[in-house]
Amino acid sequence: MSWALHPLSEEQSEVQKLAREFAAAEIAPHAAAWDQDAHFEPSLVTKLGELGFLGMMLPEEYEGLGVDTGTYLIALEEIAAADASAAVLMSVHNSLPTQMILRYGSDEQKDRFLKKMARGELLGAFALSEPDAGSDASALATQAVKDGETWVLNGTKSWVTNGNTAGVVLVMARTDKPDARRGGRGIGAFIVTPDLPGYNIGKKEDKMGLRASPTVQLTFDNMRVPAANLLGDPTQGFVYAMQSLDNGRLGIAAQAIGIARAALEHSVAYAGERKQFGHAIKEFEGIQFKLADMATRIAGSRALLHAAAAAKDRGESVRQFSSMAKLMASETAMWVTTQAVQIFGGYGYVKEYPVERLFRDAKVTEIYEGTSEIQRIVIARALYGQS
Ligand code: COS
Repeated sequence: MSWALHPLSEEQSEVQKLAREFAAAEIAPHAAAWDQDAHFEPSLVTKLGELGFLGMMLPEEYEGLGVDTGTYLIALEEIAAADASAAVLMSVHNSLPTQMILRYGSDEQKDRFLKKMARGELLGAFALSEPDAGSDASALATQAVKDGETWVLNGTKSWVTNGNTAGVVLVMARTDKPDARRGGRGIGAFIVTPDLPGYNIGKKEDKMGLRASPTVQLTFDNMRVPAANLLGDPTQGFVYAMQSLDNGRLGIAAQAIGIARAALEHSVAYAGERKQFGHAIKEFEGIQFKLADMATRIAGSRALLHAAAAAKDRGESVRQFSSMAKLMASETAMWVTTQAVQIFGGYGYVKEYPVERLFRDAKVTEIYEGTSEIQRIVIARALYGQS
């Protein structure tokens, strides 16, 4: 079911078809088992790279597809509708580390990393949060100290998607004095590779949902990062990270819409087959109204998301629109999957049917890349003209 209100260009239709066929053949048949086993499938990275889906918004000179944000989000929705874990791999990689290097990296850094990232030879990760710095991200404590031609990093990063499989991690660390613990200004962004001595992969989280997407802690123990791997200005890494999260949040919104759409499609099919009181349950108004509300909220979320993406591609600041799109889409995903479980009744509560997984997967979209509360803060600040 595609109820996009915005007209799709020829390129967008092609990308949508490619993503849908790939997801149906290579992802959807495995999604339940990967979830059950918390299995990360490495061949997925290779295949997504071959399709060009790991360099979607990178220019062709870096072997990217060079598509606009809307086209990227269309592909992401298709992947998410099959498996939200596969979608977050793709969203984090495309929206955060590749875009950070493209936007703020030197030519040398772009040459060194972007082609390999587009091909899927290097999977990207983004390390901002810490055990004591989640929503309050600028309170991060990982310290970077310059020593000759290297920066020495010490600290712990939490909730790193792709963290145990990544070949390149964008790490935000404090470059000002260790006692200056607050504020976004004295933070740098570093391009870190797992071969650096002192790079340690910590515990893998045992999560409620997105179980096929590994989330780990990373610890840096006197890790020496070459000065050539500092991204841009050593004091602006937090601003770079925040600007990148404006992109990231659009990706999470597309992921949430994909989850919600899958829940709606399963619910429509089930309500057509399931008979109670001598009728298919789709004939009952109580079910019809649920399905209608689900479809309406999804269409509204998608329309807002693609309007925000178009504004971004026109070069406008989308900080609050990106937060609005993520807020609306993630709350839609949670609400729609809750209705889906209800429509399935007891069958919605067991793993035999997919809505149980969709319900669990939806929850994190209200949490990561900024909780719903943080999105509301960003939106409310914009209403008062604050940054
Ligand atoms: N784009 C560009 N710059 C931004 C920005 C954005 N979207 N958001 C903030 N900034 C800049 C500010 O302009 C400010 O720059 P100056 O120091 O030059 O004035 C700097 O970043 C610090 O911003 P601010 O003072 O607003 O920082 P706060 O500590 O108040 O934090 C919030 C702002 C709460 C919005 C931020 O910490 C946040 O988004 N938290 C959630 C973090 C998150 O999403 N984590 C998920 C990580 S991935 S799992």
